[in-house]
Amino acid sequence: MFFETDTIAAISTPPGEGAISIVRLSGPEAVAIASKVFQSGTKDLTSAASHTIHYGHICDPQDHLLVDEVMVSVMRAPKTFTREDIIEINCHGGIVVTNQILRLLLRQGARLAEPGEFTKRAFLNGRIDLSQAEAVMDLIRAKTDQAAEMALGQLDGELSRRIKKLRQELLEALAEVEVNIDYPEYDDAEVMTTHLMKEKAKIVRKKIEELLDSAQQGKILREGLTTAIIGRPNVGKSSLLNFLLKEDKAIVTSVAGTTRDIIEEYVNLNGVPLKLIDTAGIRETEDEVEKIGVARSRKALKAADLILLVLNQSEALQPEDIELLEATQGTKRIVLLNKTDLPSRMEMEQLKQWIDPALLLPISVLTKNGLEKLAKKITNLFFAGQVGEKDATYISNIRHIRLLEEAQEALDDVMTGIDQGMPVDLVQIDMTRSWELLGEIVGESAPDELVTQLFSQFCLGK
Ligand SMILES: Nc1nc2c(ncn2[C@@H]2O[C@H](COP(=O)(O)OP(=O)(O)OP(=O)(O)O)[C@@H](O)[C@H]2O)c(=O)[nH]1
Ligand SMILES: [Mg+2]
Repeated sequence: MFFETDTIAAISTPPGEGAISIVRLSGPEAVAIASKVFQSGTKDLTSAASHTIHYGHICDPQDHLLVDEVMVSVMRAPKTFTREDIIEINCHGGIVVTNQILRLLLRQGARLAEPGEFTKRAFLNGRIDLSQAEAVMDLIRAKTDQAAEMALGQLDGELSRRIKKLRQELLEALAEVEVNIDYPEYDDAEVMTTHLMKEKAKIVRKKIEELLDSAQQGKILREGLTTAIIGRPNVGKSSLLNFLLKEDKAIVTSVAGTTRDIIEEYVNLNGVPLKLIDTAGIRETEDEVEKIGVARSRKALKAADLILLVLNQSEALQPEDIELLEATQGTKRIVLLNKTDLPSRMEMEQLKQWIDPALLLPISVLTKNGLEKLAKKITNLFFAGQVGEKDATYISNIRHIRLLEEAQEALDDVMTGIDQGMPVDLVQIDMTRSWELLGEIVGESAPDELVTQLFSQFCLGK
């Protein structure tokens, strides 16, 4: 079923210089429009077979000036990304030429695509569902291998299949209610129906819970674990950042108070993506600039998923260290005892008042000692030791998480309703709501505004 009648065009490659750029057309007039600007000795695009590629030139039909030498792919409906006719013009990368080609196409009757409109058409024409469309966006934005893999799984329809199964379970219970309403003469029908509904609600609720449990992991793998390196000045925070990044990103000096501003970088530590934040050493200071830096450090400390608290074990524990040990109480943290290449002056017994020894890691950034254990400590904290269990990472999207939580609450209402002896048709309302909420994830009961809003977040030409 085609919802759109116009033909859209956009540049599908990122702006800037590249070896090639792709200008894409989708819609019923795609082939006709492209053929007006395409010239080749023998070929006519309108009679070209589907999924073929053709060499030729783009030429302005008005002044017959050559614009570029190109390869044009012809893909006819319905076996295309949008299920419409698609033309892809591979031209020589470059802003001017690519824009000229786009302008020519628009002059021949194409309309400039809105952001995400190609993917939106794929959705509206039933080729992918909403969660798959979102996966396209996630795939584009993926910053780590795991994130890309997860998005790919979702694009493949894995999440959709799971959600649809859950909806089917609920539907079966709902169908039973209908039977009950149609044949009220069977006395025990209502009892049986509520029993069945409660069982189904329980089963589906449990499965939703499993999906939600994986959400936290999913979020981390997708977005990276926001990791703040915190400590008083000169303990080696920036040195640690540089070591993990394998480059001299942050300035390191023996002057306390070297780092003034937050530095953020992504790094993949044995499969765990970290968004590392190096901060200014926390201390009382009169320096105007440093003050602002310290305030930012405290803010980063609050916002982080993980805190790497760095202490200098070649000095006795300082009041600032103790303050930070207290401030990070109850957060996910690892305390790094740095500079183990120097003699130790830190009282371990005293330190153990503040922190579980399992979370302590003696290191030397200078000699690189002990750092190989850091990744393991992090995975222990967040993944019970295991990273990237493929099966556990389907949910990562905030919208999905919210809907799953709401669906879960509706099922709770079903169960309490039954326990309180509510009439079955009232319980049915809650179960139907849960079924609808799950449907929103895959777009089966998604309101139009949602669809519009979601696709508007895409980049142009996608
Ligand atoms: N001996 C020794 N020195 C180290 C080690 N790690 C860092 N240093 C030194 O400690 C000094 C401070 O290092 P930085 O990384 O700048 O410390 P910082 O915590 O970022 O300091 P601020 O930015 O001022 O808060 C530098 O002279 C480093 O070379 C280590 O493991 N052993
Ligand atoms: Mg620093």
